Amino acid sequence: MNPPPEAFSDYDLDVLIIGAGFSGIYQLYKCRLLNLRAKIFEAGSDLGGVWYWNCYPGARVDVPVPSYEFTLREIWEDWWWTERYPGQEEIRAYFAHVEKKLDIKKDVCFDTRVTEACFDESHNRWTVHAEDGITARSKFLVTCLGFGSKPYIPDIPNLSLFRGSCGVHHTARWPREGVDIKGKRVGVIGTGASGVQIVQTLSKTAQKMTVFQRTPNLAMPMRQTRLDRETQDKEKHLYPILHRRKRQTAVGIHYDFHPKKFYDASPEERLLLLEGLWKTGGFSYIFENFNDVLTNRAANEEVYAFWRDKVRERIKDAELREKLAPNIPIHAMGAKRSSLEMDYYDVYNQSNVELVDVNSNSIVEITPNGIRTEDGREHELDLLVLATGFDSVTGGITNINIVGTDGISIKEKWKDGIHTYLGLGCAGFPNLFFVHGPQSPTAVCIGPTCSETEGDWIAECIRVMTTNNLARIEPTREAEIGWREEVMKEASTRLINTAKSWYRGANVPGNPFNHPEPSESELIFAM
Ligand code: N01
Repeated sequence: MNPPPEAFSDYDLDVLIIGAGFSGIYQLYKCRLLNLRAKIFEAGSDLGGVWYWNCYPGARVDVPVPSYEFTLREIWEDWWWTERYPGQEEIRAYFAHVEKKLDIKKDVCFDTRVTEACFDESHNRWTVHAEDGITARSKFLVTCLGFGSKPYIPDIPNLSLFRGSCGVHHTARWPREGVDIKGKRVGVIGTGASGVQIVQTLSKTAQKMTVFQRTPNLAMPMRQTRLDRETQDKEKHLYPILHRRKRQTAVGIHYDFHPKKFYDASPEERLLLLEGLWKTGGFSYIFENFNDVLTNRAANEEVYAFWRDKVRERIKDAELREKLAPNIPIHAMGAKRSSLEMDYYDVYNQSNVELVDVNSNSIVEITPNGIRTEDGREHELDLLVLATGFDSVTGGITNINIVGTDGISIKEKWKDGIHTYLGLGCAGFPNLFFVHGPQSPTAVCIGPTCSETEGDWIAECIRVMTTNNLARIEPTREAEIGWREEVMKEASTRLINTAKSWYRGANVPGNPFNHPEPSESELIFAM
């Protein structure tokens, strides 16, 4: 039984954490070690964060375990996974195991969406309000909102008119009781990681699956494997090393780029490496590749061509091949977050699956019966899936009216560009910390690893503040201007600028931009 929300009202705390996913749970764990009075406010009804909300069919982690888990021995010593890339249900079971070990829920106020937080200068405390009138006062406020807590629904004309029998559902707000799609016509808008997973899953039972694609996903093979308890037990003595190691790499997992640059290797060496990485599967294809594939356009194009040819082998129809794996790349490999797929490309060979390229045949409107495209056709649907992603990274934070010492909100502060220091906090907002904040490694570092590295830094900062009886901490304006310049400079050396991706906050029209705006020629990658 979750504690009732009234139990949390009018709390006076040392630390209030928003969000009970990987980062919120870890932050609470660290606060308890420091004997701080800490609580979590969580909008959902259970632990898990993104894994609570994203319960759409086929949702699955795309980082292998045991990298994708807490590093705490008391959790991993008696937990065993059944698959290298576990599905959402198994991850929910993992969070139940975490609860058994850490007894987290007694400090979580569930079903409590924080709407406002104001810094009270006279007492150096945050006053936090949630829906339903719950309030708390706290010396420190830590947002553990992940990067995808605010779903993005594009402004498609007449969306509210849809009357299909199974309704319209965003992947991150999927009905918990499920949707029976047997014999139904399903339409999916969006082919990011969520789109890929739901398409490859639902196309097996739907009577008809229509996928509305704007940008093809450069998805790589997952190479799922079953795991048994015996094998994991044999590997567990290595976990402490593995968990230390993942904190030292670029992306928070045991991947290291190849020591050579692409063109320093012979053609035979390149082919052998690419074939090997392809066989291994996962994000190795990018993060264990030659060390300049994300910065050298020519090298990136070669890596793309290898991917394209492998994918094309699996698609029977020539027109579909060109739509799913275009001959000329539309952006650099790795500029958008790729996905891992199991049989995504194969399902397009099924007679019940159709791909609509919305670049050449755009969505004009939603009708009561489905989607009308520019060619005048009405695609009749029973279920409309919006796999359209998130107002990523900043959206969850700016969704809360967080008001600092200047009397302005973070949303106002960031309207002309994001300013933070290290992605952990910003000037004018004392004692406020972000985990997975903008301008931190959020987009490319795997969630559990960053939750712990950033969580340790925040906990240590709070410990120093508390033991030295210090009232408040915030970055200087100079520090955040310097950090922004640093982030911009680093981003400008990368091919990341060749795509309008959520990495750069560019997937939501009107968002404050986080990286240099690309020129048209950068955006049109291969022209
Ligand atoms: O969202 P996305 P996501 N008309 O933003 C399209 C993580 N994740 O939920 O690319 C037509 O990637 C949009 O098109 P385009 C992972 O980090 C992990 O899939 O902008 N289409 C795109 O295809 C991931 O990166 C897993 O041209 C429109 C799609 O919608 C992140 O979450 C699983 C449109 C949105 O893709 C987000 O992934 C799921 C419009 N008006 C998610 N507007 C794992 O495997 C948008 N689109 C662990």
